Amino acid sequence: MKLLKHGPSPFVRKVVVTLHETGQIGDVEQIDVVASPMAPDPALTSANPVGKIPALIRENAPALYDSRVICRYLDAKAGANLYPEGRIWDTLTLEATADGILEAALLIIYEERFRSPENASMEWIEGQWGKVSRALDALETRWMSHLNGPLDMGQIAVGCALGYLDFRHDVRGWRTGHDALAQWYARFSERESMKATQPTA
Ligand SMILES: N[C@@H](CCC(=O)N[C@@H](CS)C(=O)NCC(=O)O)C(=O)O
Repeated sequence: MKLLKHGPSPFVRKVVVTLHETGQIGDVEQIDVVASPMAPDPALTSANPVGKIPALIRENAPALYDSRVICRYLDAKAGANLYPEGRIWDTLTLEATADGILEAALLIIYEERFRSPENASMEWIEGQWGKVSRALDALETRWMSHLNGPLDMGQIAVGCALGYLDFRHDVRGWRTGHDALAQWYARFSERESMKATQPTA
């Protein structure tokens, strides 16, 4: 299998952490492609028509894309039970909450990267941060017992989301008012899979 990736993408990190946690890291070749909204790599768009990473190219089977699809596929392939049937809806909702944080956090970066300072909308940026902030509050108030339970995909996604906030939005200080979440993350980031996939510029 070949995993198309680019830079320190948190969505790719979800997949690579899953590969580590399910003992499949050696089964996948990681290939760098350009993932830019304006000029995506043809190698990427031929695997994923919407031009986003991660995409997983399989032998004799169609490519898979979207981190949620890829992670679920890898989990099924390894029989790792990262989507446990008994709490599947909670696990998927938690993963969606983490992905929602990532989408909003990434859109802020794109606004700053792809628009000139005079055209960037502070109101829009703060609207995106509002999504992150509400999701962090929900994690702190509703999800701590799930986060402290057996490893599943919701936890991996939250770990990658918080890692991305540290990496790109450190100045916002997400830990303030989220003590339980911060403590959980300090422990979670000690996992070998998280240490092996730290984002770097
Ligand atoms: N829902 C997708 C989001 C993937 C995504 O937004 N990836 C970013 C990089 S972190 C990307 O490829 N951006 C290029 C673009 O938006 O055209 C997933 O979970 O895989």
